[in-house]
Amino acid sequence: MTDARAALFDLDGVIVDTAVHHFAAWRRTAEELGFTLADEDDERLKGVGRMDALRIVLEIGGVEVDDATAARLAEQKNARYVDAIGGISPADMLPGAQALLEDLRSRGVPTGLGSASRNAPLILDRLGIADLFDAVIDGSTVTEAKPHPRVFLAGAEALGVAPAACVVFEDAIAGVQAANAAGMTAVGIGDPAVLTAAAAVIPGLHAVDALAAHGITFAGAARTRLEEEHA
Ligand code: B16
Ligand code: MG
Repeated sequence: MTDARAALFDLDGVIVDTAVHHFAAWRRTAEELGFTLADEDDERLKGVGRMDALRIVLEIGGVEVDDATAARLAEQKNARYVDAIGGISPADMLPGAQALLEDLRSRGVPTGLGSASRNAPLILDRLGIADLFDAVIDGSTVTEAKPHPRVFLAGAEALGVAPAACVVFEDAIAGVQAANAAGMTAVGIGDPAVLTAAAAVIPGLHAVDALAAHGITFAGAARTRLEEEHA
């Protein structure tokens, strides 16, 4: 049973589907280096920081580059990614994301963002949901990338909630590992066959009610029900 007192959210693949733009940009990098990324390579790139993702791409292609070239490739990929997400709007939010954030806010459950992306503040701004997060921890605040637990531990600390009382919503294997390493309850968003280390897996935030059957609830919700009963 987990009666969570805070919710931490990954960004790409949980709140908004920007993973497709990350992967398209890495595919162009690979093509220019003379190899092709397979569809299944996407899972390895999700949730990991920009330079770690580049290292994985180069490893897949069996390509070695010097540090200056690596920096240039990462910068070029990011420019393409930023260009691709230029037109992002609230309509691009994944189903249930805004409703859950607003629901938690109305129940007094603190919310935090724990994203590897240095573009997270820009994306939150475009989506118009920055004020629904009590804390934002991203790739520019934290240097240790997922699967290191730092991004989520920093989120819990900013919210003033013990790690064991936090639920993390994550779509990436590296992110689920990071949540588990932080001693938090990891809820996978996506395929249970991929996110095998998560405490529970749901298809999206629109299905969050299904977590009660896995013993995962939010303390704020329980307090609200009690308050209602005694009103
Ligand atoms: P950037 P998340 C992650 O975001 C992406 O899943 C991952 O594919 C990307 O490499 C990483 O952000 C870094 O992003 O290049 O924008 O700094 O899933 O942790 O929200
Ligand atoms: Mg993600």
